[in-house]
Amino acid sequence: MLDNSRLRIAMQKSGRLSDESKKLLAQCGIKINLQEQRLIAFAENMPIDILRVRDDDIPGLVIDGVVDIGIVGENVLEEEVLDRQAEGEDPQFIKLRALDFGGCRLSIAAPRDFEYSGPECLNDLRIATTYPHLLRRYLAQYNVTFKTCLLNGSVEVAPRAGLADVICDLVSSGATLEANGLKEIEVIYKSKACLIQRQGDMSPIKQALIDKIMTRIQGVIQARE
Ligand code: PRT
Ligand code: ZN
Repeated sequence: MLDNSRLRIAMQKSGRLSDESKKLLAQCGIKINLQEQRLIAFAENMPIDILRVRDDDIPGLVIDGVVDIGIVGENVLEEEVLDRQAEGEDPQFIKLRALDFGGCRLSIAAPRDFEYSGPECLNDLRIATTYPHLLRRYLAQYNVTFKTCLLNGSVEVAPRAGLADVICDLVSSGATLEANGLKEIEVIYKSKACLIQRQGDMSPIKQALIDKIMTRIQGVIQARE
């Protein structure tokens, strides 16, 4: 049986957000012994369970109420929301706050010799991306339609491999685009990590824990500024 009395927090198991997420929880005073292979870790000093999963699963786990809180990139969250809305769902969650790590931008990038004069030049092109909904929402503002090439990795090699004309992918330093002969032509979404909570009632114990965590995060982030 699942123990519903403990606050359940989902974070990325391994990847760009996992170290910072772990550090933030530790700085909130939550003592966790993360064993590399374990899906779930139990806090030693508070009634909290930490669920360690793929970042893509976190928005759904919160929206579906499987976990109480999640730490995830706004890009992944927003794409999941748009995906569920496209399926006719009305996904609900509470955004507790933005965090001060995981910053990146979702950008359209094209081969270096591509002559770019505005979003209209992208009409009817094939675009490789992991974020079709964010891309569609952005280009719809310009009445631009496009063909998709859905990839969950190696998006940056798609033009060279002849799979797509341009790409839409996350960028932080720009080194990956540069190394693949691509140039950034349009920033479509700016993202950082954020903390989200499921909709619905919380027991007084869980609510008190969430309040405590929020106060501590505020202090931690203020001290880093
Ligand atoms: O295994 P799992 O599914 O959990 O992880 P993942 O491989 O899907 O995600 P991961 O760990 O790469 O990224 C997790 C989150 O970190 C993303 O959803 C973003 O919110 C955030 N983030 C911040 C980034 C980057 N910066 C980033 N630079 N995510 C990915 N990148 C990649 C980008 O896709 C490209 O391949 O880094 C490359 C570009 O980096 P630069 O520095 O060369 O521009
Ligand atoms: Zn992922």
